[in-house]
Amino acid sequence: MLLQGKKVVIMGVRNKWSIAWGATKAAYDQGAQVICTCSEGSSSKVKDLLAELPEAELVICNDVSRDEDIDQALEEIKTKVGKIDGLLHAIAHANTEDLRNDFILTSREGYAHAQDVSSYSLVAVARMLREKQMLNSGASLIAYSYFGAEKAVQGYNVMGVAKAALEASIRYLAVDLGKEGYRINGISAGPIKTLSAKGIKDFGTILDMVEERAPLHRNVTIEEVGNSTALLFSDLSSAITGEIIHVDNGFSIVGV
Ligand code: 1JT
Repeated sequence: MLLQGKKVVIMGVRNKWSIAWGATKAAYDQGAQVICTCSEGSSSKVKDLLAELPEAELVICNDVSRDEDIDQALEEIKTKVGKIDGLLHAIAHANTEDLRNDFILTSREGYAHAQDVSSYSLVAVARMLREKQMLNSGASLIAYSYFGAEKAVQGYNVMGVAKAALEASIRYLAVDLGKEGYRINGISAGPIKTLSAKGIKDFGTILDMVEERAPLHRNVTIEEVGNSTALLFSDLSSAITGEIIHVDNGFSIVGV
């Protein structure tokens, strides 16, 4: 078991389809003690899910665009389990209209909102973990991204810009956290039919395109993304930091 004796925090579980839930199960299966955070609205659902995993903890972190909410959640985690060995950031949000309309129509408010929730929140969480001295030596932070950060993917729009900022933030955070021996990496996951993806126009077409073009000719599962997350949490990846690993069945390496 890769994560025996480690404590990891998973931010962003909503339901059993969540990518963060795949990470929770994988970390648990590898022997980690898992602490999940979710918003107030999904807490009863997540509570039921966590009932399957003895010793797992649930902490509410309602709104990552508020420093007070992050602060409160981290304090609760510190009280419950003390220092941690890893944290996964699996949180993103954009206004629906900004994913439906052309990117050029994105409002100042919509742009700032996507950045705040999906990108800046990682910087805030990393800083507060350090300030509160909550990280054990060799700790590993991870955030989820998507191919739309690198190339213009129709419909991903303002989220692509937010994920590009997230991926750049991972590199700059890697430099800062590296001074203390901590690591931070991103996983660029292939598209997955989660609740967040449900409202996306033509999402089925995107999944079909992956099956057709990706070298492995299938879509990724939350179990596969979870297993790669467990690898990045583990000491088997001790020399990997500031990296964005594609867990996408090879989709992103194909040209024409
Ligand atoms: C959000 C949503 C972040 C959907 C996301 C996401 N990261 C990946 N997806 C799936 C996706 C979405 C689109 C897409 C391809 C993949 C929805 C709520 C806000 C946060 O377009 C090609 C639009």
